[in-house]
Amino acid sequence: MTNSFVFPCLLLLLLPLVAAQLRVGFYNSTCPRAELIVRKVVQERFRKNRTITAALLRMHFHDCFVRGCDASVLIDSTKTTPSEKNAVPNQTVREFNLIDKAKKKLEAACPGVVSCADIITLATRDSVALAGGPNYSVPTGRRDGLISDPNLVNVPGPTFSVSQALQSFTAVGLTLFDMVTLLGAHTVGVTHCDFFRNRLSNFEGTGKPDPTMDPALVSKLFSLCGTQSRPLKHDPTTFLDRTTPFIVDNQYYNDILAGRGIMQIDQELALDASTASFVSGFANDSLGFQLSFANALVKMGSIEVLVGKAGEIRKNCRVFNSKRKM
Ligand code: HEM
Ligand SMILES: *[C@@H]1O[C@H](CO)[C@@H](O)[C@H](O)[C@H]1NC(C)=O
Ligand SMILES: *[C@@H]1O[C@H](CO)[C@@H](O)[C@H](O)[C@H]1NC(C)=O
Ligand SMILES: *[C@@H]1O[C@H](CO)[C@@H](O)[C@H](O)[C@H]1NC(C)=O
Ligand SMILES: *[C@@H]1O[C@H](CO)[C@@H](O)[C@H](O)[C@H]1NC(C)=O
Ligand SMILES: CC(=O)N[C@H]1CO[C@H](CO)[C@@H](O)[C@@H]1O
Repeated sequence: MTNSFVFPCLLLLLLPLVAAQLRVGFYNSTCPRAELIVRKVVQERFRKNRTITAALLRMHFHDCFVRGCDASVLIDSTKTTPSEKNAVPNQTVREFNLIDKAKKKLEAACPGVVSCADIITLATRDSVALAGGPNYSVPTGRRDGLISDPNLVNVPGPTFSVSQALQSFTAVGLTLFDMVTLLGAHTVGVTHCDFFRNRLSNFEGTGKPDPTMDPALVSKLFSLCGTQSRPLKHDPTTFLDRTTPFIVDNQYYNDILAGRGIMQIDQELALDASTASFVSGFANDSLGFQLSFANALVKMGSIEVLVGKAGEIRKNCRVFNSKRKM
């Protein structure tokens, strides 16, 4: 075979791969106002309630870590078919209405063009920027998935060790550094007592609180949470970053360095030998955190995406377009 034959063949093979990728401005020609429409909806909602940044970051995380960023997290369960929303970790994912609102406006402007998975991605980006975080360009072109199964939800838990949590991240192609950076999302939002009450008294059967938590914080949280487990809905919450709870900044890393990590995984991050130096690096490098956070979110947003002709563009983010057998 000569080179002149091999070369065009390679090109033909590569072309579909190149075309079927996420790109910044994917909707430039098919829906030029797409990003603007999403931004407007997010701005409007943010003005009413700043907690949407936390809600969207967590939604994006839960979407991307379960079968990739395919909006599977948005599917409503039905009487006969449970969805990811039925899985225990889903129970406090929120702001589904915001996504619906953006979808409605996008369908009016350009029907059947913009995926729900891209709406989550763009809305997260916009809400992070509004909360003082980086305003980054994010590639789009994701398509929506056809499966949403509660049994597939296995996001890491709050009592995971650093090395256990790392396994979940490496399983989706993210590094230890990405994990430390992405946990910086805990610079906004809240957690229920249920997820850290074990640290406040008789920690691991010692009869004492977790010694790695600042004692002043232990007593504040103990009076908030008590010893009694309650249904999630009635369980109190506290801010994950009690210093600047609505701002996307590097304060989380300073909190955990001072023994003020709320959940065990947060605190471990500052203490584990494999992550401590990343934590102290971010703690006094605000710009470095912002840049790394933007990069890590773009990377998280690219986990196992459906592109090209895979999946579908959902008309309603809560239901698959057509009923299909699983
Ligand atoms: C080892 C990894 C992680 C663990 C174990 C973890 C665990 C948790 C838990 C248990 C909560 C409390 C939920 C509640 O009480 O309602 C929470 C909240 C939150 N998580 Fe994570 N998370 C992890 C990684 C991430 C990542 C990668 C992001 C995003 C990039 C993220 C963003 C958030 C946000 C923003 C909140 C606050 C949600 C709100 O206020 O509604 N987390 N996380
Ligand atoms: C869309 O437009 C932006 C801004 O002009 C440009 O940076 C980007 O590369 C374009 N993307 C595509 C896929 O055309
Ligand atoms: C914002 O939303 C949160 C979570 O749903 C809620 O607890 C809080 O009361 C809301 N704040 C305002 C000002 O509406
Ligand atoms: C982010 O950048 C876009 C376009 O570059 C701009 O329209 C938007 O207002 C910026 N957002 C914030 C919160 O600064
Ligand atoms: C971060 O801390 C180290 C050591 O404490 C110091 O040498 C360095 O100048 C600090 N960097 C910034 C950006 O503050
Ligand atoms: C938001 C949402 O749909 N949450 C669901 C999570 O799963 C439980 C069942 O485990 C449902 O009761 C919730 O409605």
